[in-house]
Amino acid sequence: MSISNDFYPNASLPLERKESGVPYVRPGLHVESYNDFDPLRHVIVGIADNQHIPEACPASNEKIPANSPMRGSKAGRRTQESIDRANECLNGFAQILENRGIIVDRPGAVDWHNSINTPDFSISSGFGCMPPRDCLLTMGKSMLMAPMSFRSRYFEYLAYTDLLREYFESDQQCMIEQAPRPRLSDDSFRMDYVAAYEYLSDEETMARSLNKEYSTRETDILFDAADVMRLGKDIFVQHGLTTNLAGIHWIKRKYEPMGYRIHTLSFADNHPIHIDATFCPLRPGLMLLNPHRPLFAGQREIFEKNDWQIVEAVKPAWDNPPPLCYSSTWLSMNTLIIDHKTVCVEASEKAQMEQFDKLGFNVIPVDLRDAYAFGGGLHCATADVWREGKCEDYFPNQFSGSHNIEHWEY
Ligand code: DAV
Repeated sequence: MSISNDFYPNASLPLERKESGVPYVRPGLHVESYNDFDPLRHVIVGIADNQHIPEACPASNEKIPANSPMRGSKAGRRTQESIDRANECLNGFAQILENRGIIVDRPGAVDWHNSINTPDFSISSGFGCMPPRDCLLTMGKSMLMAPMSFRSRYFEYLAYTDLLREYFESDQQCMIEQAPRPRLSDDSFRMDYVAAYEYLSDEETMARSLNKEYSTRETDILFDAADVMRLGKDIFVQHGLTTNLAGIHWIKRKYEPMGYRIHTLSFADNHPIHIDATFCPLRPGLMLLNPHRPLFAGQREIFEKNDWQIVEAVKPAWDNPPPLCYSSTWLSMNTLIIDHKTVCVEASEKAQMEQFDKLGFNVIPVDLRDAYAFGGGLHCATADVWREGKCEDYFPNQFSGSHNIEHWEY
């Protein structure tokens, strides 16, 4: 039974369905996207309604500092005041997109307050659905629900099942898919690593990261959709906290027969989680790189040999993220590209806006910082449904090298 929308004033209403349960067709609806920069026509924007700070779990411990109140003392529903303010930001963002003629959908209501119990684990609450980017991977005409590693996010896809069902009914070529569900039992994690993690220095966590050792093991197939960077025929996946090698193998085996080429990317980053505040495509031929997270040796080559330019992002405006936030200040470079000349940037990031201006973009400032704590920035807060444009080959000069997964096997 679907839950009441009372706790979820910003969620989409339950679908209108025929007697049989089939949803009505939404005329003109189209699902298709191959990259992050072609003209945006339809997008999902997250909501902050009823969001919880979940209790710590093995995968989240690696990201959340040991002294953070998010490890335990602040677990529970976020304050109503912070939820309302985040929704004000997210609704403002949605309005800006709608004013430009972009169709905006919102996730549906799911009770995040309920505990999650599976045969393999229990956790006292869910999380929320502010960052749809982590959960939904749009690959051409397919939308895939990703196998995420945080226990609290195990059922997050439920916020999208109604929308996806409607897309499936409305666009006869659209495919809705789900990756294998992980177990997320203690066997899925290096529990000794999780326990030791809080006593490690930054140098030690960096050494582990450079050695490709994370708290996730290779037991489950794991990836967050936000670790996948889509550039037409070429798909780049980051191996890190939220995506393991089995996840990358699965992506390879699934999408390569469809004509995509899958590459891995890694950066000198002690908490590699999601690629979208690290290395971001801006338009064909142009990438924005986080200067604190350099690409590993040899990994620039595929970009350089195909005449892509890599520019370093300017320093973020803030020295610290807002309170109770999972992400770093580099959400400054987590933007939403509307088309090859237009970008939405967080309104307080003046230097980042200037950099985009100099790169030839029209910049739309969007007030979103007070929603950061709910799961990220402008890119995180969205998931593509439709961008105009086809699956282009931006990397015709292919060669085998350090971006191949074999390079990272251990
Ligand atoms: O820099 O903390 C945030 C990415 C969220 N999708 C960071 C990564």
